[in-house]
Formats: sequence, structure tokens, C-alpha cells
Amino acid sequence: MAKTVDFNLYAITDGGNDKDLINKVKASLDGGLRAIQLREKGLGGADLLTLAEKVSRITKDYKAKLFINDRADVARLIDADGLHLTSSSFKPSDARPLMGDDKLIAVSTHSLSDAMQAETDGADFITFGPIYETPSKMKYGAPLGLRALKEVTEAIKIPVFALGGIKEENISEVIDTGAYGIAMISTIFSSDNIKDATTNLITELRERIIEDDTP
Ligand code: 3NM
Repeated sequence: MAKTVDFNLYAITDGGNDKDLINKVKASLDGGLRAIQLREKGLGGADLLTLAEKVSRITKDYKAKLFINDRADVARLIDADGLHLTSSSFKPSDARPLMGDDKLIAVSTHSLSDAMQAETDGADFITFGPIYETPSKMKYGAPLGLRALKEVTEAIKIPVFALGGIKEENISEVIDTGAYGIAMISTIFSSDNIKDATTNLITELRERIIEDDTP
């Protein structure tokens, strides 16, 4: 699959051994999702590899992109489309020889300097957040807000995905900052109807992105 950031909605799993994870992933793909990050920090290598293999079979069926959080070894073993590095991981330029030039490498960033560094270090795209309060706000820090997001989108050329507390209602103001897309956990995976929630988000995003591009 060619190395393009050909999606604007990036769903992140946060399973905590969620037994329904596979069904949830399928439902989001049925709703039109094109890119997903497997972020199962509680799993050791063996369990993560088993889960990643299962998810990979599904994403390949749907021709959607699969990213693995932090574990370049697992990403390589399952031939994932990309690797998502955390702010405490090694640099994209260190991961590049492992992943190869045709794979995407993303980085989680939390400040303008993080974002600029990620671009310098060869990231293909970043997430930036948390923009709003998140359900687990203690873990991710205080909201950075839209002004900080706009500063980042203006400072770097690679795509910026806004993350943290993103919901259908705030897509419009997020895209207005110049963000390329949105990333989220709960608005998709905690929804009562994951398929419909995903479809609605994609529809809303498309409308906002088209509106934003119209002079
Ligand atoms: N990373 P929700 S915020 C996993 O700012 C994660 O890097 C963040 O969850 C960051 O979409 C976050 O449910 C949680 O708000 C996002």
C-alpha cells in the first residue's frame, strides 16, 4: 500500500483487555474507518502479537491502514502499515531503518517544540493533544486548546491530527485551525453504535474539510 496519509479520521484502541475489541474494530471499519492505531499498552509482546495478527487480517480485508503503538518489532512482524511512536519512544529517524521508507511513522506530540522536532526527525504525521479535556485527563495533562493547535498547524508541513476530547460537535472548530484530521478513542469506541458513530464522524469531517478548502 502506498505511503500516503489518505485518511482524516484516526481511531485509537485503548482496550485494557477489551474482550470486544475485535468486534469494535470491525464495527468501526464497517462505518468507513480507514486507519486505526492498536494501542494496547497493557499487553506483553506475545499477547500483543497475537492480537495484532488478528486485527491485521481484518484491516487488510477492509483495505484500511493499521498502525502499531510503539512496538516496531510487532509492526514489522505483522507487516503493519505504520508505527506510532510516543513522546518517550525513540525518534522516527531511528525507527525508519526498521520500518522501511514505504511505511508511515507517526509521533504523539504535546507541545509546539515536540511537533517541530517530530517533523525534523522524519515523522510522516503527528497527533497533537490533548486539545480538550479527556475522560482520563490526569494521564494526558491539561488541555492545550485550539490556539496551540493552530500554532502547530502553521509551523509544520506534515499532517496534524488533533487528539483528546474530540467529538462530532467540535470537529468544525478543530478543522478551522488547519488540522488535517482528528484522532480519537472514546467518541468511536465507547459509542453505543460504533458503526453509525464512525460514519457520522467521517461525513462531518468531509463537509468541514471541503468547506475549509473553499475560498
Ligand atoms: N493521547 P479521547 S489524549 C491516548 O494528548 C491519548 O497525546 C493523548 O482519548 C495525547 O479521544 C489521549 O477519548 C486520549 O479523548 C484520547
